[in-house]
Parts: sequence; C-alpha cells; structure tokens
Amino acid sequence: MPDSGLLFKEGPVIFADIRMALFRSEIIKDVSTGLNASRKSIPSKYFYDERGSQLFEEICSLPEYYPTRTEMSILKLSAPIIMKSFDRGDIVELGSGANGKIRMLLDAAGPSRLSDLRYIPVDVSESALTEASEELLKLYPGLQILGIVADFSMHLETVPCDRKRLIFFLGSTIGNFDEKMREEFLKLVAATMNDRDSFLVGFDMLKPKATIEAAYNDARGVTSKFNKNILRVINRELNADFQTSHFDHVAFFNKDRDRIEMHLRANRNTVVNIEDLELELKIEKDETIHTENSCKFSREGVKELVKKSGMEIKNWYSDEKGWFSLTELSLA
Ligand code: AVJ
Repeated sequence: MPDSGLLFKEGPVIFADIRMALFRSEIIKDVSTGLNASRKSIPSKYFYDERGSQLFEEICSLPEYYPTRTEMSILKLSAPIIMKSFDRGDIVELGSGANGKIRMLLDAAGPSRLSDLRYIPVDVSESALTEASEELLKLYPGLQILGIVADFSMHLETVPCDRKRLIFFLGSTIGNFDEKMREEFLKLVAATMNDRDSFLVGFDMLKPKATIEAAYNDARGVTSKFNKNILRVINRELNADFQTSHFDHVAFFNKDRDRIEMHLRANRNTVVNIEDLELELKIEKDETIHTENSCKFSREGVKELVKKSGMEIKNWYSDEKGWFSLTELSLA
C-alpha cells in the first residue's frame, strides 16, 4: 500500500484510495463523540479492518445468517433480467466487501459483453477490495476494474458517472443507517443518477424474531468475535487498551424500532485508556457500548422510503418466504 498519492495499481486493477488522508481525523471525531456520550457507542463502519472483513465473510456462510444466502438466491434468479439490456456501462458496488456477489451479474452478462463492462467496487476495506478484485480477474479476464477505497456514505462524488450505471447496494447495509440517514443517502445517490441508471438495493425484511436473533447470535460465536473486533480496531488506531475479555457480545431485536441492536456489555468494572484521545474511560459493569443497528423492513416501509427519496421502484425481487428483497430503483 502506498503512503502517498491517491491512485495506485495492483496488477491490472486500478485503485483510488481517497480514505487514507481523512481516516484519522474521522475516527478521532467519531470515537471521541461516541465514547464521551452518556450512552456509549462506536459507529459500525469501524468493524471492517482486515480481520473484521474476514470475520464478516465467515458470518455470511454461517447456517444462522440467512441474509447472504437469501440475497444470493434472489440475485441468481434476477441477474439475467437485470443485465438483459445492460452493456457498455459501469457496475458500481457500494460497500462491496469480499463476497463476490457481483459474479452473478457478470455470469449473466456472459463473456462477450464482459470487455465493455467496468466493475467499480467501493469499500472502506482495502484488503477486501484487493482480494475480491484479484479473485474476479482470475474468473473474468478482460474485465476492467476500478477499486475505490472510500467510505461510500461520505464520498459518493468519487464514483465516476460518465457512463450508464447499475449501482448495487447489497446485503441490507442500508439497514445500518438510521431512518434519516437512509433517506438522505438515497437522495444523495439519486442526485448522481441519470435517467438510464438503476439503483439496486437489498433490504432485509421483517420476519419472526427468533430467526433474526439467531442470525446475530450464532452458535459458533463468530458474530461475537466480529463485534469485539471493533475494540481491537480502536486499540490499534487510537492507542487504546480495551480488553476484549472484559466485554460480552449482546444482540437482540428491538421490536419498537424494527432493528437488531448489537452492543458490547462490560462484564466487570473496567478502565480503558485511549491515548490518542487523552481519554481515561471508566466503564461500569453492565454498561454497554452500542456498536450496530441493523434495521429490518416491511414492504410498506421500503415503498415509503423510496418515494421520499425521489425515486421509484422499477422491479421488486424477493425469495418465496419474503425474507429478503432486492429492489430496482430509478429516478421518478
Ligand atoms: C452487512 C452490515 C448488513 O447488519 O446484518 C452481520 C453486518 N453484523 N452480523 C448486518 C453484520 C452482524 C450486516 N451488514
């Protein structure tokens, strides 16, 4: 990884890293706001360092974690329809991670259209981007890839929009935003779209509470490791000394707000030093640090959100149980 310059090349893939310069001031601001508050929190985007991204990939193949499998099955069936009239354009994926969902689209395009397509993954995790891109190039030689290391919620303007685009926002990552941010984010994306573009958004739908809670409390404890990893990120980035064993993973469905909440709950009184914030944090037994919200949606909720954002639903793809939805949006 280069430490200066924004553009770099790894083999045939071009990367633009716009995150580096801003990362430090962002994490300082976010963590100090979150941990100085009376109800402590850390933004969920800090889960995804190299280890966190790997743990998330592990979560995706857990038997309890239904969203990935379900969304994949929907993508597989809908990809031929989505790709039907799409050629010579860019496939943008916001928060692409490493799980290669985009393969379904590339497979549906077929080898003859591949060289006219460009894949633009945008992710905060450089390691996830590099790995995913290398993997894709092996499978689809000739595919052009422009990887953008960025927090897509802040730096949408770095994504090219000079060609026809399919923009993917999968995995129900939209569920990590609160209501206000969801609407704002959709509006931001809409503002970068042309009439010919489509925006494909994955929504995890409401379903029995036990099913949802199991997905965030897996038997093997991978989600627990993933949750605690955020403390290791803070330790490394801000010279802190959180002891992960002093915290327990807690995840439950908040029925009033239709969301899974993840917290880290102190299992004893503990003192944490965060050197770079010059902060000595006293955390009492049973106090929690809120690390993630993952909202679950109703069909009505999705429709309302889309309407408010100035877009319309062109297609709605779902699995037979209605557990997950992939909506294809366009400008209204
Ligand atoms: C990819 C962010 C949507 O909320 O389900 C998985 C992250 N957190 N297990 C989700 C996650 C705990 C995931 N998102």
